[in-house]
Amino acid sequence: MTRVDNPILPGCHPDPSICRVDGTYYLVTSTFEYFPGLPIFASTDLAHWELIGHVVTRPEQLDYAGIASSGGLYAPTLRHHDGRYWVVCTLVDQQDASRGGNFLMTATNPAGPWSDPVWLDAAGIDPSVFFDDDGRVWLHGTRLAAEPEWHDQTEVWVREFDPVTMALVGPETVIWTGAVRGAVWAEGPHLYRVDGTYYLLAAEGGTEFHHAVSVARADAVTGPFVGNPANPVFTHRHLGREVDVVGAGHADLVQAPDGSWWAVLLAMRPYGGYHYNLGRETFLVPVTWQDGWPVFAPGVGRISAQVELPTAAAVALSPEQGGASGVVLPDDPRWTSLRGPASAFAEPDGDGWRLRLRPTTLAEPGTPAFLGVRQQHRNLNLRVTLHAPLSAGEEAGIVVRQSELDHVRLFLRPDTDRHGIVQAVHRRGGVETVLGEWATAAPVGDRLVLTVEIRNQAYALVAQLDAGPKTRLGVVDGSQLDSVATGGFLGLWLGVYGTSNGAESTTTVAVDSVEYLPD
Ligand code: 6LW
Repeated sequence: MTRVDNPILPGCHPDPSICRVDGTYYLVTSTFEYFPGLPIFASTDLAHWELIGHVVTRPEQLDYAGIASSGGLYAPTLRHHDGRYWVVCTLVDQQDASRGGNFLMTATNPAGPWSDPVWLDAAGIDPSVFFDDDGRVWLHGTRLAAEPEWHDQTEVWVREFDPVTMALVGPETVIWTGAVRGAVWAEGPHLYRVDGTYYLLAAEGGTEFHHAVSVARADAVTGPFVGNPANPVFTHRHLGREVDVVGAGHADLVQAPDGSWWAVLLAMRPYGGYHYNLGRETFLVPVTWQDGWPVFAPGVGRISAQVELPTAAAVALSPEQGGASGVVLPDDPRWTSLRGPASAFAEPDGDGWRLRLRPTTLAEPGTPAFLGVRQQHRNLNLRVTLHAPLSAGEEAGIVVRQSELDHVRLFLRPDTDRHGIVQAVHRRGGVETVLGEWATAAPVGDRLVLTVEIRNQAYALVAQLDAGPKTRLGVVDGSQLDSVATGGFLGLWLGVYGTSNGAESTTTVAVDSVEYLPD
């Protein structure tokens, strides 16, 4: 027996979509404003996942400069058909609805490169694509209802897609508005055909505490779809808030080579109160079929911490689930920047980076000199060693990032004699509070070690000159940083950054190493 630990992808990996090609499963998740966008993971056993590439790797592919945090790339769907991989997805700008929209990209290798986008003439979010047995292709997605009966009522539409002209054709049909009357946000739809019957899987209830999975079936792809009387067929909302996993929903189905069925879905693990700093993570549950309906986690009815796979383990692609511990080397695929490639401001240098300061700050929806990784553990130290020969007005250091409005910075800046001052700042809802300051009395370019020591909801900010004594500049209550506290869709990122705060600059910071050290 192979045992799968849930979540299968810890840290911010929401809206999972999965497909299988021969003996390998591929999975994609949402990435919002981060770059590269839309990671592709591969697994041969559903247990061990390797990050093999990203869908959005070239700035010319998609422009998300200026799009505020929690906008950007939402809920992709990943499918394989006729030797080609397909991703359909939405680029969202919450401030400017004229920007972005639904698009598709294709690739012959899921690791990339992926094509430029084909923009789709369809409003709304969460597009999906279904390849029917008869060769016809159907796009579907969700959008706010044209004539809503209740607040945040959405409708799931389906329309044929011509894979030759790469355009939507024929009439559109609305097939679903949710299983429960009054349910908000029927979304994340996926169509399947199993034993001749069409199935629609859709989330509802909103991607928070009330999230749920519902299913409907029909004899034709355009319906009429009849809901399962057991709907919603999967949710954790009846378990209350004081439980290990909440918010289960947004599922996608896959069949294993042995005929067994599985669902990937998102959920959150709250701790230190009702806060989930790791964001919406990807989990796995077994599925069986009874009376022509899928049953999620049969006999259990909820996400288990561990799932037994019936098949013998194939060779695992990577034994490191959730990222390795230690120095995050420059070639580690977990590195992300914001809205554009890191090559614009960073180059690998040994175990670390040379970071060129940019005028852009972390408070702006641009591409600051920032490199970060997801917070994937409750307890860890992120330790950064740097030499930063900064000029007046410049800063460089580490950041715990939720968004432009909400983050914590521990950084070095020079005083008038170019001695280093370390400062800890919490930016909360766009308002900055200085938590602590330490005048090091050493030249600003001297070797400095900055650490955020994370223990549950306590984020301690610690600085140290070379091997000198540690100075603790403050402790932030992490429950002020998660999306429950701040809004938005994201878990936390931990990273290194530098900014000249609006001025032009030629300063380069030597980041000797970034260490991610879980307990
Ligand atoms: C996703 C949608 C959702 O597109 O959150 O509230 C969006 N609903 O399913 C971002 O993850």
